[in-house]
Amino acid sequence: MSERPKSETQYKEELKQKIARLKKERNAVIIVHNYQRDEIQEIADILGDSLTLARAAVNTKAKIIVFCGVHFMAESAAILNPGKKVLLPVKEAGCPLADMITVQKLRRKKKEFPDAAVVCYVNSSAEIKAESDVSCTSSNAIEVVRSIENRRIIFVPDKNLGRYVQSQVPEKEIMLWEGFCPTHLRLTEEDVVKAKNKHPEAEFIAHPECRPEVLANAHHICSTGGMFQYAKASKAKEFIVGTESGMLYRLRKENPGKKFYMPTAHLMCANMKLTTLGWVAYSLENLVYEVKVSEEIAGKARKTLERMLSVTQQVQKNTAKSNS
Ligand code: CIZ
Repeated sequence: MSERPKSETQYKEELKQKIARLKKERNAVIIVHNYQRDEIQEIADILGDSLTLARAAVNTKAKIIVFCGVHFMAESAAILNPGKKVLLPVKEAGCPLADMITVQKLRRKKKEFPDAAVVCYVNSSAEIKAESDVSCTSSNAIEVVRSIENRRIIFVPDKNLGRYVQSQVPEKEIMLWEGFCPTHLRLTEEDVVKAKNKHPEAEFIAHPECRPEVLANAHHICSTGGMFQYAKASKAKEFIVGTESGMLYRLRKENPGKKFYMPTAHLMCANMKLTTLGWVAYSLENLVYEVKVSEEIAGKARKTLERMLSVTQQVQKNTAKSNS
């Protein structure tokens, strides 16, 4: 008689053990974005938003970085770590938002507005970063824009984040790009109103990549990192989560006494969910798929990312000073 088939739990457990062994042998670190599958979040050495992960990539002593996220994130880690091998377990894991802009189109816009500084959301390719003055994430976009001397700013590629930043920094003139995150765009005002009616005690926390009419209904607008802080600090016991569904894993784990609901079942990023335990094990075993950026592009893109990191560092220093 052949062997009984393994249960899914058994199968996952074996893969986790294999990953732990390979990680040690390879001197690797596993960096995981907040939108990844639950089982991938469970094997993370570092779990967070793209800002946390970009900084972690700089500080790690490991020789190999396995980046469980999408391509632009692994690319940023590679740019910031020229001496390290950065692996993306699934090479097809891309970001449609990052693909909504080309270097040629951005160059044309820059020519049209030579007095404007270019701020690129981290959800962009290395080439776009290389063409920009400074990068930003959803957790530091407001501070980054405020830190720029130019009054005019070309903000690429997410129009919803750009519009939200404009509402917070009215002294700047922000020119928006026609890009959007298809996952966040799926969330409609109607979904939010329905969810609020179903959970009248819940606070609605929303990501700035959502549509403006969705943001208008939010109790709090923030990045994924901001959502963890807010949910912990808030007196509310229930929350409707306006971002990708991978967030539920950690929100529930870190707040056992609180309840978290998705406003619709459609807030799932197919690219983020491509990474599985099997692919992580395969990636570590075969050292694939290495993300490489030419030094010509990486050198310019690094400056853009480093400017962003130094703005964040300065803001944190100032906050610490004013709190002491
Ligand atoms: O910045 C990121 O990591 C993304 C894509 C969302 C967020 O707010 O963390």
